[in-house]
Amino acid sequence: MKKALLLVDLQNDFCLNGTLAVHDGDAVIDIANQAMRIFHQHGWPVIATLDWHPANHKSFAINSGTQPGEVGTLNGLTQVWWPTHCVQNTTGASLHPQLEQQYINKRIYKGQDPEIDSYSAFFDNGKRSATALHQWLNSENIQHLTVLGLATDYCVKFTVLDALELGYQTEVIAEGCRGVNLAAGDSEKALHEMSAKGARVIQLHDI
Ligand code: VGL
Ligand code: ZN
Repeated sequence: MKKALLLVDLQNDFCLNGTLAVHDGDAVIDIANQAMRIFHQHGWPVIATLDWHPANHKSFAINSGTQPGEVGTLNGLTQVWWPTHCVQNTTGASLHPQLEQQYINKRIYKGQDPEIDSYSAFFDNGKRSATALHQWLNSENIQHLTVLGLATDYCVKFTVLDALELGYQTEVIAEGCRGVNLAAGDSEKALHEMSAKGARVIQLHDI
């Protein structure tokens, strides 16, 4: 059985001193490196997603006349307004410098359309368009995904739920995820939801 490792948004803006820093986000980089080495030894591919917004993206509070952390509606979808983050080709959008990028086989960019947010690595939040991920996994004959990254309660959660809906056998490395936690307990809730929908929540040593 061929698996792929899916690293979600391990970018500077979600790490220490980033504009949307996730508490303890840097701690997952070492877990990601260990997981990549294991997958590499098996000859299994590693995919990295990148949140990749134009500067005028409407999920940014400053572009929508709101404050970060507030919730509203964007083109008919519930939207959390975020601080400006992961602007294309900036340092904030770069993968964390300690991430061993030589192990990455495929990069998936998301969030380029300024009119809609895109938490999942598969689809935008309205499922109006798909990224190249599902097609690429199909072409590689991969039906089993191992996921870790940032943030547990947004991009990891939506990626895992879409993966399950698309029929992938999906596992999440809990210690390799950290969350935004706008409300206390959001990350724990997200892991429970992923588990209830069929994801296996594991530790690195279970791979
Ligand atoms: C993310 C909020 C906004 C994430 C991306 O990677 O979880 N969260 N954009
Ligand atoms: Zn974003």
